[in-house]
Amino acid sequence: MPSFDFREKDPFSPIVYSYPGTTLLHQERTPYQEIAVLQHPHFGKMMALDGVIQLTERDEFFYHEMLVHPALHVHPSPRQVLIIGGGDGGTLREVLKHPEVQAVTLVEIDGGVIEVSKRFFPGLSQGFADPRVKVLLDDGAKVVRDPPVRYDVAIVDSTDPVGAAEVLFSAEFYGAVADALTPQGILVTQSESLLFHLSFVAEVQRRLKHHFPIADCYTQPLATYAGNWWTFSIASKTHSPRRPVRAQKVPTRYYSSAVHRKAFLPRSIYRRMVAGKLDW
Ligand code: SPD
Repeated sequence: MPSFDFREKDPFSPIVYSYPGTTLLHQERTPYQEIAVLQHPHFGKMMALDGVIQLTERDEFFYHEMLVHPALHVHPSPRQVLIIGGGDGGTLREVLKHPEVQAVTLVEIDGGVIEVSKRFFPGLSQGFADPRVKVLLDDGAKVVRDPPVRYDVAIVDSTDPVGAAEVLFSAEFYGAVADALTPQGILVTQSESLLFHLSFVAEVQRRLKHHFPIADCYTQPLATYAGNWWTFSIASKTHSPRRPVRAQKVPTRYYSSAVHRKAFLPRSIYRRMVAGKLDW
């Protein structure tokens, strides 16, 4: 198979990343987007949606563990979990590690992503066979407006905030999620790069603060997302996101209680960011 230099042009970032020695394993167009599965000598198999890398076999665990485990260790009893997006199954895999979780609803608009992941990424997609999981092929923003149950934890595993995913970062959406959560509920969302999208991250925090008593931000370096210093925005009705309340029992490659505590922005930086007083 001929190799080429895969160039990622992420419309939300001022940079082009290049992956030399890439081969194309699969490509299809769904009603929603173009899905590509690529093979790279360092990163292994990679999934791109509309030309933007969503995950690589090499480093996906950093993202999926850090998206899921802080929220699930802050909630004292996470039984009902909602995942919006996340059709590759990586987030689902991490959620299902928690024996307290009784049911997971995963709302993915593009069933093609789930099918491609089942075929090419068995290490991520095994959770779809778990009897606790219900998949809705639907629009997450619509489902949260009329939720079938109340959720303890909602996790937004979206693409960048352009096109169809933009609504998943809106104040209206966060309000609907807050209403769909139980009184101890927690929302966590991927929220882009602190280096490239500082004002956007600050705006996400301000929108969350409209609907939740507590909003906060933690970060994790990710080599394959443009901007690399990746943020996760977490909002909570009751519990401080900075303090895990349950001891870690789930197997992880990176996440731990110590990682959890150190991942949050120092409060002085956080306050300046939300006030729009950070300048970089
Ligand atoms: N710039 C790419 C950001 C991608 C975030 N979503 C990743 C989904 C992996 N489950």
